[in-house]
Amino acid sequence: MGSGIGSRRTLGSRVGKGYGAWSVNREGCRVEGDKWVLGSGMGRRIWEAGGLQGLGWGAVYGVWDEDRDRGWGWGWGWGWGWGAPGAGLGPASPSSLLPAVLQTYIGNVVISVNPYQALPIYTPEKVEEYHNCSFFAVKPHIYAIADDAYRSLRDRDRDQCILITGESGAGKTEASKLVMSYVAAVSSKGEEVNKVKEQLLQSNPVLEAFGNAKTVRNDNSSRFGKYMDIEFDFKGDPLGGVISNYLLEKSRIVRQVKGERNFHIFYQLLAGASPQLLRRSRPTVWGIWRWNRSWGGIMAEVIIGFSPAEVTELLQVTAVVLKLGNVQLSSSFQASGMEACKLREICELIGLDPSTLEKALCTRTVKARDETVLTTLTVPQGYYGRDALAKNIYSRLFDWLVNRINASIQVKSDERRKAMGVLDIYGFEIFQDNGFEQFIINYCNEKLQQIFILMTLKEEQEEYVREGIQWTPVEFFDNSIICNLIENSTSGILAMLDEECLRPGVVNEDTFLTKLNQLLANHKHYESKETQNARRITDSSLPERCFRIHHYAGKVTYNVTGFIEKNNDLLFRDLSQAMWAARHALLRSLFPEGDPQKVSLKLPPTAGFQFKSSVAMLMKNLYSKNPNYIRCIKPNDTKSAMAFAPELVLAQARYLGLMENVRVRRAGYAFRQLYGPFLQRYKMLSRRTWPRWDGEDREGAEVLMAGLAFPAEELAFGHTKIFIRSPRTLFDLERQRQERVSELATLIQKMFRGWR
Ligand code: AOV
Ligand code: MG
Repeated sequence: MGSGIGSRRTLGSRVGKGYGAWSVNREGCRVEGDKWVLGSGMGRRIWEAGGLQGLGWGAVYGVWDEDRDRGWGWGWGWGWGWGAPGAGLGPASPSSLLPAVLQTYIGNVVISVNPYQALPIYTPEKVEEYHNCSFFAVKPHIYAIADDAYRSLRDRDRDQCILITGESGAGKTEASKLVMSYVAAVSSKGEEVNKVKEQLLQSNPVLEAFGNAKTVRNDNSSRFGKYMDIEFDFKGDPLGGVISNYLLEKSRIVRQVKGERNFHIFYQLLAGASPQLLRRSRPTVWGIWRWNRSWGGIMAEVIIGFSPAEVTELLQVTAVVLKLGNVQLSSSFQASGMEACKLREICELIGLDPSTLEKALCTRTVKARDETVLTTLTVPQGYYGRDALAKNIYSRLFDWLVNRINASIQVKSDERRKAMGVLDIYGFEIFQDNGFEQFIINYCNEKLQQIFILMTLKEEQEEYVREGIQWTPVEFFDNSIICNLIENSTSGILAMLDEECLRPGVVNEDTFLTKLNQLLANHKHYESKETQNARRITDSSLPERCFRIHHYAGKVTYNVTGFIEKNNDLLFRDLSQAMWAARHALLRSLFPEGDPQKVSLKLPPTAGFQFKSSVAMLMKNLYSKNPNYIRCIKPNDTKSAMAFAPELVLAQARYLGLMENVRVRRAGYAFRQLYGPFLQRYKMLSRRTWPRWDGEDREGAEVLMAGLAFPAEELAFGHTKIFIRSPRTLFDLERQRQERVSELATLIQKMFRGWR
């Protein structure tokens, strides 16, 4: 799309009929000398022309020639039009999307559209371009926010976190890797530091191999949540890191919907593992029939510091999961026993007597008072146990892997550290069938949206009011009502699920659903067949055994089947005891509760409870840091480059709260600081405040700024803080300070020379 420039106040651009347009005012521009204005910014405009309407977003760069009162600029944007008579709703011109538009800002929030193609914008030259540049002086880029966060951490000693959000396939994981590689590239390069960086970066492919899988939304979808604190010393050199992982979607091990795959590692294993490991294993049951990725494990092995023995053990346990899928239970299995040779293969790998495993898979020991009763399982019970075992081995192995990587990357010294947290979780998901996993994933996304709302919309506006700054409130949707619906400790869905799981007697999902329907009958964001009937809504799209939540990002219908089982996440004790009995050190260590000496009658916390607690801890951690946002947008549902689905993008822009974000940003102030530190930093710019100001800090700041002749609308003086509207003013202030610092330095040098 084209570009141009408007009036002095507006660096703007406009494109042909109906395709959308954008405009940018001078906010965000930098004055170069007396003459030139170099600007960048983004904006949104809805306009009408020739019977067509358009909506566009864009970013523009321009230079302004003050003498001629004229300027020129260029920019990118995307937009679409509608309303042509009889044309219906649709993209006016999908081809109007150019790759360069794919990153833009709202204030300092980066909006990043997944290009679905490799663009030459992540090169070492680009890293150089963004390194130590002013955020608004360079084109919008993920590197710019990474640079800003890194410098803020290094120079201002503030712990940072980078929150990357967006729906499944929007580009979060890729963005998180770009942030990490940028920080690695710009921090210093000693031998020790380089080793740390390599280790941090190399943890990605290993974790992706075990924790990512192909879904219908994303070929490399993260099936676990990941938060990584990168730790730095006072100079800003990386020392190491800590990774926290959140609930792996382990049900994928035993079941995938059509068009999806199991975790990557299984295909990599089949493609690259030794014949001894795979011997006779032709897995079919869990859908592993295609493999096309190579296992980059050798590299990981060397760098992350795994010993060859550890890698072998890791792959052996993975192979056990694979082989368990081959164990078939027929209706005659009780009589004839399990498929002996398949069991033997597994047992050879883990050093266990096949009869022990067979017994654990076919029978169950029930202790009642002093009596022990051995019952034979039915075939469905046998499969249930087998699947639970496979899922448990894999998810515990994944936890082990994260811990093992942490042991490699953890900081060994006691020195004081600064941290930059990078959060990359599974994005919001709406599938044809949504179960417990989607419920948990979407809950997590709901919490992250809440942080965004709190920090950028709510707190920002509250601060203006608190500081006594004139402010017209911007309305926004506060999703705490949905978070509460899920997590409230007495009436939340998770609490009710726990209650149902712990209730003695016959529990099943129907009683759970009935209870939800009773308690949430009047909740605005909850719907089910029952509540619809009560509200006299006829809607055939909501099937039986389902409830629907109106999430911030859309309505999702959850089928309750499996909720109780997945939340309970129980493994028959006979199976954990069998695993503990194996000679395989790693496998055995995954089942400490299998030690007969340590039999505990206490039920372990439910999966939902654990997730809720770990999310609460994560939120606390994030709130304690300075947040930086990357909001990822998915341009289409077909994973294609150069395809742009306007409705899809508009829906994301809406539910992510970007419109409100723009509004708050436009009316608000880009920078604020307490009077004390502000005066301290800039007092050298006025003879009246330099070298000392004896009065109140606030008065000092007013006197200082009055002498600098910034336009009145650029500044606001709150009760405790000064507010500066545009980054341009701040840059200007900073530039003047730099000049003054050099002047003073020269002066001091002269004085010294005079003395000598
Ligand atoms: P996600 O992390 O947001 O989804 P990914 O980061 O895995 O999404 O991105 C999905 C795919 O889009 C990647 O595998 C790439 O093919 C492509 N992609 C994303 N970002 C870029 C980029 N900057 N440049 C080029 N291609 C890109 V999920 O984990 O499913 O919520 O759960
Ligand atoms: Mg991901």
